Amino acid sequence: FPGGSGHDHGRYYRHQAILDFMTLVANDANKSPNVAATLETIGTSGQGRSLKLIKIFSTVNTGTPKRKIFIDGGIHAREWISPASVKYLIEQFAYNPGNIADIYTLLARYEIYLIPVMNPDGYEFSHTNTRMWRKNRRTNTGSTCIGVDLNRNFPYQWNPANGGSTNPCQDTYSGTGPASEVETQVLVNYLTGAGFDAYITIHSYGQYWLYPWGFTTALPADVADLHAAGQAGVDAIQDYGRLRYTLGSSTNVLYAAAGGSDDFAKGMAGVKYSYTLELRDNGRYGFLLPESEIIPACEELRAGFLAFANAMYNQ
Ligand code: ING
Ligand code: ZN
Repeated sequence: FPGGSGHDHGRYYRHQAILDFMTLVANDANKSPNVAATLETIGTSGQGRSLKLIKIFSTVNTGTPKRKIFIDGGIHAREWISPASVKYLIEQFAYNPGNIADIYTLLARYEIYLIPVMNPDGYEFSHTNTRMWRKNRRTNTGSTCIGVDLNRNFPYQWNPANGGSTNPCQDTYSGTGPASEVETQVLVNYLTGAGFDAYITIHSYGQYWLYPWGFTTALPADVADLHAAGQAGVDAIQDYGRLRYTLGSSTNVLYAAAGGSDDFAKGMAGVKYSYTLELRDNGRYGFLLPESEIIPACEELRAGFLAFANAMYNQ
């Protein structure tokens, strides 16, 4: 385990390989002196796949209770850079192969909870059948069309007429009601009452650092705090590799969409710092980001996330 898992992060992996990677990392972390990790299956997808979470934390006693950050990926099936980037962050936090001081600082302050693949049924389908699949794989009563868009299904301000759809054949189908989907329910149950300080959900593409709200042009009362911490993130990304991310509320810089997971985290689960990150690229390859861009995308995410976490801590 010294130095890392030995995993090649410059490739896209199937769901089972990602689960196996998490098991390996947890075993290694628990043999290392300063860091520990626990695995938890927080639920099961519609087709029976594990929704597996890894919690990474320092075993160094700083005398103060740790704050908590939650990171998920793979809510949308075709956004392959998302699970890849969460997997990369797991490697970085568990092994810190580059000996980055900010990672030690991060773990002295925070426990990090990560789920690389929130929609494993869709993710697998995008590998085996339809590369551009977005939704989960639930069968819809009264329709031959499959799937619900999990990022329109969250229960805070759920409304298919606001950036979603009532048509099961659409990619943005909101489902039959708020949190109709088991994958949504699992995340709702896990975040509710858990006291997270930050919720970050990784999507692609477009290079945006988004905060609530997605259901309205109005801004949260504490928007200045969310914007300032996000600014540290996007500035660090630009410093790292010159790439520009657009920072703002989802509705104002992208488009309105109700039922997103970040709106839920902030509006209902009480998570102050709630963000959707849209990683590379800007549209040249879109969802089909080449494997050669995985590591660069992940490295700039690491830089942005660490700067964000530091800024949030100091607010
Ligand atoms: N984009 C997000 C989507 O679900 C988004 C953008 C996030 C809109 C949060 C509103 C709220 O449409 C992608 N690429 O999934
Ligand atoms: Zn997405």
